[in-house]
Amino acid sequence: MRTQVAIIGSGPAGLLLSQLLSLQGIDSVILERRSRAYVEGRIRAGVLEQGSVDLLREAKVDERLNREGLVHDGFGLCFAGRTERIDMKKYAKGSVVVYGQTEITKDMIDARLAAGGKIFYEAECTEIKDFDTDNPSVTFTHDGRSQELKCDYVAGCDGYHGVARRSAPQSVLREFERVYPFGWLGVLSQTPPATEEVTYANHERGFALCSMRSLTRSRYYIQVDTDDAVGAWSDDAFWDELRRRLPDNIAEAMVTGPSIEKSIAPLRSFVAEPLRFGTLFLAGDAAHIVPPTGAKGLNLAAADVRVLSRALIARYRDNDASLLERYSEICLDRIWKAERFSWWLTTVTHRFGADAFGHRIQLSELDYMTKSEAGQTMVAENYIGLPFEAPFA
Ligand code: FAS
Ligand code: PHB
Repeated sequence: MRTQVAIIGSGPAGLLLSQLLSLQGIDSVILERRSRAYVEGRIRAGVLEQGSVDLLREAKVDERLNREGLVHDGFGLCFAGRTERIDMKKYAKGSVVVYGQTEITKDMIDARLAAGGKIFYEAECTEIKDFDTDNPSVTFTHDGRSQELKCDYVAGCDGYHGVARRSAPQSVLREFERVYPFGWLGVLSQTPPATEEVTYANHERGFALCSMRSLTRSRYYIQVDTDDAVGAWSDDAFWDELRRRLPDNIAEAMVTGPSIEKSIAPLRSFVAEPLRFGTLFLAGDAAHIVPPTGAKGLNLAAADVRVLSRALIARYRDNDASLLERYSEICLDRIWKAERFSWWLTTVTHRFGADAFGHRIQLSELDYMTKSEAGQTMVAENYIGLPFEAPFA
């Protein structure tokens, strides 16, 4: 079997890359180790930067997003018993769109398959060969058989636990990581959101987040210990703890209900450098992880694909490999700025043990950032997504 671009992983990065290449007549094959149902059932991100919305529009997969996405011009920060608003429209002339990653994944899978796109589910990539030559190939197991996919390029869109980064020469690969001493317990419920906009809470009991997927479906999170277990949390226990961490006016208005999904995600900051190894490119969570506090994970994956798709199109259409050569440098500039913002928002909103001094510093920083024009501007411009530089604007 042969294609131009072998894509490992049918998460947002792999699907979006395949769709953008296909619209330019470039052939790709996606290898996905999980089933389609599993991939479509994952509950993950919820906030899209305008740049991600623009790219989904370019990929012609934005029809339902335009119809169902919720445009938010700001978000809330609760601390010291009060709620302040970050006004993104005023301070960064921008907004975000709330629309679940789950829906984006479904929309892109539908689009790829409708266009005859080749996605092999339950096809685990086990080895990436000869990516330091012009004839790389990917070995994968599908239908109980080991098979080989020959290609020109390999896009490692296989997430943090994938095979692509592990295949990189360890003498070249550098990894930077910070693991946080807590996780997020998330609940999805068929209930109207408690807040009009995404709202983050710094409370001495721990962090909480009020988000949503629509006007009838809510997404909530609370900070939990790394050794906590989902089974230890009944729905009632979750709702009680969530409301304890929120201002009275939000807690009292909250409509609770049975959890549709309940899961714990660990929090880490992680970056791999470089992102290119010959004809192998890392994109999305395969290359980096951010704590979800800044709502950057999915958006960084889209930003990588924005660069990689344009670089591959230039290569095939104009025989111009210059953007492929610069892929790592261009993406890492944006990645590290998103890592900084996600790390910062995590450090000022989460409880770090019994550090009373640290909690006072957090409250002081949040008070300063929400009252200062410079502070509002820093937070707003990072949350909506920093502007892309030419030729990626
Ligand atoms: P993904 O991990 O989505 O996709 C990689 C795909 O590769 C998977 O389908 C996997 O099965 C497949 N794969 C792996 N190894 C393979 C192999 N050897 N062969 C074939 N296929 C293979 N981001 C936010 O912005 N906000 C959030 O609230 C948020 N919550 C999250 C919660 C959880 C539990 C997790 C894990 C992530 C969360 N994220 C969040 C980040 C998330 O949205 C990612 O940024 C996003 O899924 C990145 O997309 P991809 O890079 O495509 O990776
Ligand atoms: C979500 O809606 O899942 C969400 C929103 C904002 C975040 C993280 C997750 O920072």
